[in-house]
Amino acid sequence: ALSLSELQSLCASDLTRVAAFLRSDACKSVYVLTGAGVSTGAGIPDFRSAGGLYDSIRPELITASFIQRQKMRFDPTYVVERDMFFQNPFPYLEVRRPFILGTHRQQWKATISHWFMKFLEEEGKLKRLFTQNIDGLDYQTGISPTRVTNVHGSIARVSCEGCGKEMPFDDFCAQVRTNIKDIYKTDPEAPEESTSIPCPHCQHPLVKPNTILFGSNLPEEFFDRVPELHQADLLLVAGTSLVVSPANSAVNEVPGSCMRVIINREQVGQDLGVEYGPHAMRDVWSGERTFLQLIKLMGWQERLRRVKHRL
Ligand code: CNA
Ligand code: ZN
Repeated sequence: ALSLSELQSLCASDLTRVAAFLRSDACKSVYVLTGAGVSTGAGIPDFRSAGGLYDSIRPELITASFIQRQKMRFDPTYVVERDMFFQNPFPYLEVRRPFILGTHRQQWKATISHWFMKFLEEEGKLKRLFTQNIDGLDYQTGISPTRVTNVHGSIARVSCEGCGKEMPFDDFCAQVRTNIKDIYKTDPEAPEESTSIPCPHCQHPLVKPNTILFGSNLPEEFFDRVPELHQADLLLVAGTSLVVSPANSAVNEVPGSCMRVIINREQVGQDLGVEYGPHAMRDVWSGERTFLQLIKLMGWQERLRRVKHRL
């Protein structure tokens, strides 16, 4: 087996190959699948990295009674689980509080990764961006919204689980700020509460951002768009652990001739058939600084300079 540094230097030369292919006429259709890792540079924690949401929030403190009722072993993903939310929306709202309010103030800025997608679109190469992210940073670059599929919904739109009516995001945030107290931060031993935000139209207690919780169906659009992947010449997979299904199935929807470039801190997707190392035929792994390196290799530095003030 190769050491990590050997692998990295091997992949650095691969990146030149990727850029050459990207520039060539043989590469017409580029598809991208992104995850939380493309937004960590903006200051938004992902789920599964050290220091990520699952690591730092200790959600067991606020999901304890759910776990007892279900006689389940603790799993941090309960905070984003549908059954949990319907029994008690507080853990979701509490854990998501900084996220919701951060989205509201737009304190986060699109990263180089997001801009790379925009540049790909300007080149006419980008066919579709499948984003698992719910932070909306993809749109800050002015990328055409019709080219983006929000696989797991968006946190910036809020609607009622009862009547379906939308609630203005500003109103929702005002309620989160006042009703969803940051009890976890102030008192880690604080008892679990049941707090929700009621709908102004029908008083149904469950108003929720339009994010897809575990146990809910993905938007129809995802399933409608997945067959497009059969035309991919190049698939970029960036900042995702590839453990959430069915989003991760995208890597196996591309044809066998399609080059797959996995851009991540760590190697992911082996269980889905992604192959790394010298004998891998079409898969390339590349680490954190890939987008900057690719921008240089593509000669897009001037483009980056133009938007630098927005980074
Ligand atoms: P994840 O499971 O947390 O995986 C993130 C992956 O990104 C990990 O493999 C990390 O090693 C990698 N990573 C982290 N930082 C970097 C970096 N700077 N450069 C390269 N790689 C990095 O997240 P997934 O997206 O795979 O999981 C899917 C969930 C997480 C989706 O449903 C999202 O909605 C949800 N999520 C979204 C956000 C967001 O919108 N920004 C934040 C946290 C979680
Ligand atoms: Zn309602």
